[in-house]
Amino acid sequence: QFVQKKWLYFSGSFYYISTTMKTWQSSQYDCWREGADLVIINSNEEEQFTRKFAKKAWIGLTDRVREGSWKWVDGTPLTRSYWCTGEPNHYIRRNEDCVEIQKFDSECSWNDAECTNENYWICEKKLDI
Ligand code: 2F8
Ligand code: CA
Repeated sequence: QFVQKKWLYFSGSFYYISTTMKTWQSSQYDCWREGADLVIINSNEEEQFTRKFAKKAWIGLTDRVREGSWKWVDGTPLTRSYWCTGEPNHYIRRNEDCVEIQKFDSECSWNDAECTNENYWICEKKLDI
C-alpha cells in the first residue's frame, strides 16, 4: 500500500524524517528517489531544527571518498561543523565515514559512524523558486 510521505517545511527547504532505518547509502538512494538528497546543514537554525527529530539520523556528510576530507553530498567542503567532543574519531574498525546526528548529549550533535549501520535519516529538498 502506498503511503504518502510527510515533508516538513523549514526556512526554504522541505525535510523528510524517515520512519524506518537504512544504511547511509540506501538512505541517500531513498532521498534521490524523492528528488531530494540527504540533508546538508549550513546554519545554526538548520542544525537546531534537524536535531529535534530522531535520536540518531544520517545526514549528507561523508569522508568515504578520501579519509579526513569531509564533504557534503553536493560536493561542498565542510565549513561549519557540530561534532561532539572527540569526534570524528573513525573509531569502530577504523571505518567510520558517514555522519549521524545524535542527541544523547545536548551539547553536541555529530558523530562519524560506519556507513553500513542502519539509522533513521533526513532528506532535504530545496524549495526551487
Ligand atoms: O564514544 C563515542 C563512540 O561511541 C560509539 O563507539 C563505541 C560510536 N559507534 C557507533 O555509534 C556504532 C562511535 O562512533 C563513537 O565515536
Ligand atoms: Ca565516531
